[in-house]
Amino acid sequence: MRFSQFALPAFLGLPLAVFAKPLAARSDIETLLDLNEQAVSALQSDESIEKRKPTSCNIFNARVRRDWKHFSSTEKKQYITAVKCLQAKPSIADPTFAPGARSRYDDFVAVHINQTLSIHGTGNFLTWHRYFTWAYETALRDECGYKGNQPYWNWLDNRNDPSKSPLFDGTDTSFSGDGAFIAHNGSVNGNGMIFVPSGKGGGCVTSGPFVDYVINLGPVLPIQDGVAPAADPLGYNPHCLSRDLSSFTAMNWLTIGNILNVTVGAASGSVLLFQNELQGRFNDGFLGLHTAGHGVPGGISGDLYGSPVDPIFFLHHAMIDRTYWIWQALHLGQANTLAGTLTLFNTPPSRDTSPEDIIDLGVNAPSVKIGKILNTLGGSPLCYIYA
Ligand SMILES: *[C@@H]1O[C@H](CO)[C@@H](O)[C@H](O)[C@H]1NC(C)=O
Ligand SMILES: *[C@@H]1O[C@H](CO)[C@@H](O)[C@H](O)[C@H]1NC(C)=O
Ligand SMILES: *[C@@H]1O[C@H](CO)[C@@H](O)[C@H](O)[C@H]1NC(C)=O
Ligand SMILES: [Cu+2]
Repeated sequence: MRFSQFALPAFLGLPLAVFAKPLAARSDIETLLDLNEQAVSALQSDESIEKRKPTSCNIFNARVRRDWKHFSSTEKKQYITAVKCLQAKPSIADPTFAPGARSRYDDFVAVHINQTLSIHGTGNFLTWHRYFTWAYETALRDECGYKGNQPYWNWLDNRNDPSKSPLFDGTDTSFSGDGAFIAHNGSVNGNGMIFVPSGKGGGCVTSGPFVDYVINLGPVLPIQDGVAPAADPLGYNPHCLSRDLSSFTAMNWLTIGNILNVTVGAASGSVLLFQNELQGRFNDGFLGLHTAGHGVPGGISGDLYGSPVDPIFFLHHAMIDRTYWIWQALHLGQANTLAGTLTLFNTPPSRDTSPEDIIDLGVNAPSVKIGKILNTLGGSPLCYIYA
């Protein structure tokens, strides 16, 4: 029924102008922007931030991560140029660690593949991926001359046709588009539990900046029918960037309802509820925002281990991190809490994650305690917010 979708924005105190907007999608996007503004307000009135010295990180001097669609063409090209620079620089990792790694970009992929079973469904999931994305953004800046900030992918855009999105439209300001069509029987996502029908792709991307990009590592756990895993997860296995854009996945799970549930709804009551709902309830046939975001590009992006091979990974994880940042700002009393253990879905059983535990990204960044990554305004090393 039509009224229900407006009930919530009214409850959240959105300006009346929202109601004049003709498109439901527009209203969803404004609802999310309003959540973002509430997060900023909450941080502005956070006493602990006010008491900080003016020179240290605060909400007024922090870097601001923005929506990709609001980047100018020049800004988009600067970001893409830096990504391609990282893909062209030689790997600096010990070759015995990841024999297949050839580039600095691969060094990031290799660390994610290596640690997959201890960074998903774990107590460090949110902070590990927050630091990983920050380290990548920092490498783009320090090693490839990028001057801007990490962009994010607004999940609510172009859900019914991701190939129209500024991320996937195949132009030179996108991350390349859909793959070439290859007849196949869909993908099985959600740890082998959720069937996703084929889109219009399945093969290598056909245009845009990453058309000639050679992926060196993985796949480890491909989800697409007919795609075989590499013999050695960290061995040299050159292949193309494949995609099978999935509007089915976006329409079902990248919804404002799911974002509201984890940030202000039933799943926002604790970090445990938040991270579980975000990562999906596969037994219930519910992919969740995190897994769905990897499933929308499809193809090689659906690989839990090797997903960072697709540069869209970092825009998706910036959006995951934005959602976490909103949750934290709206639950300041719980913002520093952790839930979960050291192993994927606690298999094999392990102890609880502690803020003293280390996030080790190998050659990609200095090791850091989880406790240092809980606050994006903590200043050492993080100092950013979202807009
Ligand atoms: C990850 O890399 C370390 C260092 O080479 C190695 O000891 C460990 O076995 C690797 N873990 C996995 C799951 O590949
Ligand atoms: C396609 O895959 C689904 C899920 O694995 C399966 O139920 C179905 O039978 C398959 N169809 C064909 C034609 O192989
Ligand atoms: C919200 O999250 C809770 C907790 O995981 C879940 O039980 C509920 O079904 C979700 N609600 C919606 C509308 O998705
Ligand atoms: Cu991951």
